[in-house]
Amino acid sequence: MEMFKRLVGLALVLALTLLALVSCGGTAGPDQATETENSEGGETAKPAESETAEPRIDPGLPKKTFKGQTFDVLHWLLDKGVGTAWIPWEEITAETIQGDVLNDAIYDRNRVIEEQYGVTVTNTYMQINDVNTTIINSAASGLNEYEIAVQRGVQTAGLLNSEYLRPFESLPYVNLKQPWWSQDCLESLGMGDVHLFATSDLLVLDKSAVACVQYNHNVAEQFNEAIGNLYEDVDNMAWTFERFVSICDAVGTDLDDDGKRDGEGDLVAFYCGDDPVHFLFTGAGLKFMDRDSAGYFQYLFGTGDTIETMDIIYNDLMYADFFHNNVAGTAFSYDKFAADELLFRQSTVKGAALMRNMESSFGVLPIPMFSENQTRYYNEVSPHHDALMCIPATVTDSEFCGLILEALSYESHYTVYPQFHDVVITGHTPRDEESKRMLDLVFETRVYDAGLHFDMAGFAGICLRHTATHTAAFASLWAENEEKVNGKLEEFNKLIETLNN
Ligand SMILES: [Ca+2]
Repeated sequence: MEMFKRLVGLALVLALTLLALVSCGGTAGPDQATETENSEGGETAKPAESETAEPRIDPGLPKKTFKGQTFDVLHWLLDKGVGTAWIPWEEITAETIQGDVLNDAIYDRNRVIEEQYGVTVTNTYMQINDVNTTIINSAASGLNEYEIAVQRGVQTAGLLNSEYLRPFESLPYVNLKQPWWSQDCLESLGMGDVHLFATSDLLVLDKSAVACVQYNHNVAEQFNEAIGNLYEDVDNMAWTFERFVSICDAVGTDLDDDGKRDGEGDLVAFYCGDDPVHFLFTGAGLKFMDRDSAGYFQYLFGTGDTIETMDIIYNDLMYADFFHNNVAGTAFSYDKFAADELLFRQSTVKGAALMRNMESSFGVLPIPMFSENQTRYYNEVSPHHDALMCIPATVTDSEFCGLILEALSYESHYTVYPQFHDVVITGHTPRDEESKRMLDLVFETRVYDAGLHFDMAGFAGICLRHTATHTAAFASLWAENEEKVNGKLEEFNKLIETLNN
């Protein structure tokens, strides 16, 4: 019976995700976030257990029992005031087996660890700002009830203080070199030789927040001459910003004859919310901020061709008349995309579980390169959609915290993550093997920008809000903000010095 339930659940999830690779764009809330029923099922499920399962390595963890101690996780939530929480996938706990692949893998993982160590895993959701306040207040009072906090990337700037958090390196048993810790995140967000923030396979939001482009096959077919085979473009390293813009220009059509080609009555070429503008900047291989060889940070926006690139992205694309410029237009883009009236959506792979009604076939592509001189694609992990783990400074039982965190991460690597990647993300595409291949490429080329996550003086956020204002001129914007950004950067580098002494 259990197996039957799981197979039914698998078919259900596959059928749902088949229709589903469109994410909520930008910071607009997913007003379609709660639907989990009403699937018609019917697509062939691939086996839940991969035949090529990765052999387990020994995590080297001791046998111990903690007599019912609770491992308490504090997790971010963003209630957009529409009655739905902005969490597409719960990642820490699962109440029961529900026939949902990811839910059930999380449920099983927690039972394994709970039984093995005599612990209970709990999860508490709080609004994003309350997560920070809770950590900061607990640092002041010395009282803390959470072993780890899981915060959205853009909120972490408020936690850059050695009194609030302790480095992962201070926990016994945590071995950040193990494959269940995300090495790209560690490399980009490390502070000297230590880490206040990290991700492991205990989380899925960091994987689901990777940028990508979705394109509607039916619209593309109508413009075959202009579009051709986009997968071949990607393979030939010809999927560039210029090509993207020229396709948009060829496709956008003023169908209702009102002199504009970005409205309800038109064939719209391109939609994204506001934060995905960073995706194109990242796609150019650029970063707002990066580590130097000593582990301190340098602010890179304002140097090299960063300003010029951002100006071009805005002027040629974000302010073009074929772009539906409405940062809150999630519903618009969903409806238009499903109705074959929108060619490109730029968002994250996170939306895979959010869309249910799209019958038309669509494909997935990496974010275009800015220049054909680039040798690779860069797909940003969006700090507006992702999650980073941190350890409150007030955690006192280091042995318990470290051991259970490592054990959960280890177990997730072999159980939860394969389900998430193979089934929820790429398993949706039996109709489109190319799209599955593209998703693998997207995952393989993901990048973290510390300047987006630890947003210095909020400058990266200021940039993205120019989507709505039509005033690119990034040189003057940078001139206005440079001093504040550098002040914050100086504080941040002092923190790094403190943490490493
Ligand atoms: Ca029109």
